Amino acid sequence: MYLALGSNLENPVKQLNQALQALEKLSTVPVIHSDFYISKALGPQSQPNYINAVALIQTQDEAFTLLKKLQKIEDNQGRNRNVERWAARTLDLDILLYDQLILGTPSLTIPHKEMLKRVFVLCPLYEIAPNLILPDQTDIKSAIDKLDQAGLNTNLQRTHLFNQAK
Ligand code: ROI
Repeated sequence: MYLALGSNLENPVKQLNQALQALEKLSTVPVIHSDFYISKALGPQSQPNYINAVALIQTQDEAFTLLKKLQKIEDNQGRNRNVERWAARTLDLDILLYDQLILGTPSLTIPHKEMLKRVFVLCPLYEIAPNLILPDQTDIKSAIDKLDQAGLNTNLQRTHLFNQAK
């Protein structure tokens, strides 16, 4: 399963490293993750820049069980849920893909609804899975090319932050 990690509060690099350690415990195989990428906030611009990454984990848990465990990790890292939807956060963990599963429910949509529009998701995903085919048969490379053409692929700083806070 591919997961997106994001943080823009309280030392985001540390938050992502801590989240990766928690994911390591949850995964049945060693976690593979992308570099860390920095980007401007999508949505309200009056919040700090984000650090984003993508991780590949393996689990026997079904999607909703996995979602609950991810929410628990977010909570452990001080995620405040009593704020508006696009607010700054200490940690965001989203399920991007769960094998070839397609799921649309009010609490969980897989593949992640917004992933094809988000450079800060597609670039790290491409880094660890350059040959990935999404459940709708789109391949990751053409998804990125589409973003490029739409002029959306501009505000991702290609600085890779190599786990500085370890
Ligand atoms: N913007 C960026 N750059 N990265 C994120 O992870 C992110 N997450 C969000 C919103 C507020 C939409 N903006 C973001 O939830």
